[in-house]
Amino acid sequence: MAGDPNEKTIFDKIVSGEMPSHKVYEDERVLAFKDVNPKAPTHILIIPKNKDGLSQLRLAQAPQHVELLGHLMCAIAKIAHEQNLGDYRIVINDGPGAGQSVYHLHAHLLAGRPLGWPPG
Ligand code: DGP
Repeated sequence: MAGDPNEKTIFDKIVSGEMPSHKVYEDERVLAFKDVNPKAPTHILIIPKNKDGLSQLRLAQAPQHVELLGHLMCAIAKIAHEQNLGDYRIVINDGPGAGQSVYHLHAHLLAGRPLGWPPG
């Protein structure tokens, strides 16, 4: 684990509006916006607005996290449907060895090109 799980990140600033973002979906619990460094024609990040200590997925061990992550996954399904994405991939990088660079739990939603398997 890297640092304090409640430490503020750039994504908190996006949630508060201090940092601009291209929002594609928002509800009471999650926010989705375009990745600044897209790895596919569609590359959207979906984050909990209040990360509640969830800097990374491995810390999802409390009952409220079950509900939050269920909500987040259903929001992804809704976004994919609304945006008519067809086939898509969800990625959650957990830890530096997996490529995580922002310690505010987030899912990557990738679509718009063939997505090879296994990923790198
Ligand atoms: P990860 O490597 O899994 O922690 O993904 C972090 C992603 O966040 C990465 O694909 C780039 C993106 N990102 C970093 N800073 C910003 C930002 O300020 N705005 C937006 N829209 N995306 C960002």
